[in-house]
Order: sequence, then C-alpha cells, then structure tokens
Amino acid sequence: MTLYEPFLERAQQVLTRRLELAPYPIPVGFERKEALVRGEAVVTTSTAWQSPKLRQIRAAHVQGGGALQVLNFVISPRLEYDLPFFGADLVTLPGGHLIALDMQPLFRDDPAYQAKYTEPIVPLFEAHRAHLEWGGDFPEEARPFFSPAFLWTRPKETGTVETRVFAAFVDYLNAYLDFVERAEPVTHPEGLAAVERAQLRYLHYRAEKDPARGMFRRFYGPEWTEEYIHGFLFDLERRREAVHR
Ligand code: DBV
Repeated sequence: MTLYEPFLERAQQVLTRRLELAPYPIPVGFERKEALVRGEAVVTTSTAWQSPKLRQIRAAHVQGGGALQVLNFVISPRLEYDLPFFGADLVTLPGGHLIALDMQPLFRDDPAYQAKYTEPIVPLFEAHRAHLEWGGDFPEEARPFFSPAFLWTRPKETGTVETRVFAAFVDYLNAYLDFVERAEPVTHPEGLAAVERAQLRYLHYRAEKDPARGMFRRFYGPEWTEEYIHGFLFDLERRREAVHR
C-alpha cells in the first residue's frame, strides 16, 4: 500500500455508505497517466463520482515511490446548494509531508455562513489541531479561501500521516457529509447567483494557482497538464461555458 491509498479507500467506503453515488465522467486519457521519471514510474490516477447534491467528487492520486505521493481530493457541491467545498491536499515530496484539510467557505466573511458551516466543526478542528502543529506560511492570496477550521501541517513523521492525519481526514469527511445531508436547495435567484459566483471564483483560483502544475508539466507535458487542470480537476468554468453557449 502506498501512503494515501488507505485515505482514498476509506473515502470511497464512506461516500458509498452515505450517498447515492454515481460515476462522474473522466475525460478520455485522464483516468490514468504514467511517465518514467529518472527511472521511476510516476502514475497519476483519477477517480470521480457525483451525487444528488454534489456536482463533482474527485481525487487525483499521484504515486511515484516513497518520496512522491500526492492525494488531492476535492468535493464541489451542485450550484443549488450553498455548501462549502471539501478540500484535502495530502502531499509527500522529497522535502517532507504537507497536509491541507479544510471545508472551504463560499462566503467567508458572512457571520451567518460561518455559524452554519464553520462553528459546528470548530470542536473537531481543535481536537485534531492539538496533534498537528501549524504548518507555517502559506501563500497570502490563498488566505481568503480557507476557513477558520483549516488544518495545515507539515508532519515530520510518516506515522503521523498514517494515524493523526488519517483520523482528521475521515472526521472532516464525515462532518462534511453531515452538512450535505442537511443541506436544502437555495431558491432565491440572487442567492443562486451568489453561489455560482463564489464557486467560480474559488475554482478559477485553484486552477490558476494549482501548486501541482509544475510537477505535472515536468512529468506529462504542458498540454496534458492544462487539459487535466481545466478539463477535469477544476472543470466548472468549462462546464458553465458549455451550458451558456
Ligand atoms: N494541489 C492541488 C492539486 C494537486 C496539488 C490538484 C493533484 O490543488 C498538489 C495535485 N499541493 C500539491 C503539490 C504541492 C502542493 C502544495 C504537489 C507542493 C508544491 C511544491 O512544493 O512544489 C493547499 N497545497 C500546497 C501548498 C498549499 C496547498 C498552501 C503550498 C504551496 C506553496 O507554498 O506555494 N489546497 C492548496 C491551496 C488551496 C487548497 C492553495 C486553496 C485555496 O485547497
């Protein structure tokens, strides 16, 4: 087993148990991509589902030996719901582990939104943070997208990833699915427009600033990489354009 395989397996179990899960289409050529990098195979596999309230639940899993493992897992709700995004960026590089786990708010500065989607998970955040040291600086421009319950850590021990980070990942996912269960559709046109704007702003940012871009370009080339980012990883913009054309 590679480091993040158990995360993906558990996510699939939990999602299958708690949602009406259907496959989400992965563009041809993106289910699996392999390159030989300094004699070592680097394989990227994609997994994706949808459910009645969730537009895209997707994972990108990069496996390239002990010093290169990445699981990026993002859930994008359907545009009828004001649910936050679920975002996990679990990264192991030669320099060490880097873990970002959050439910990223659509309306970060709205107290009612915070009361609905952040305050309920603060106890969970506090419980896990106690075992996961704050990861230090991260890009200033990313700040508006994170919630106050952002778990951000650079564990020194792989064992910490396997135990503490795994527990936090499973707890955050279950707490997210609690929100999903309770979510009711937004009905006001202004509310719906605001949700769409907020989702587009977030996903546009993620696509533009994808920290994996350099790595993917080196492994698989720029064309594959841009298509993967815009056509699969953060595909809302493309899909809205298709609807509005
Ligand atoms: N990050 C992605 C996707 C990845 C991915 C789709 C499939 O969004 C991997 C792969 N993240 C990835 C890699 C690195 C990071 C780093 C490979 C290391 C890059 C490197 O060091 O070369 C959270 N991820 C990071 C960093 C942050 C995040 C803050 C450090 C980046 C830096 O210091 O420049 N997750 C990332 C982020 C948001 C999020 C910015 C959102 C708003 O949810």
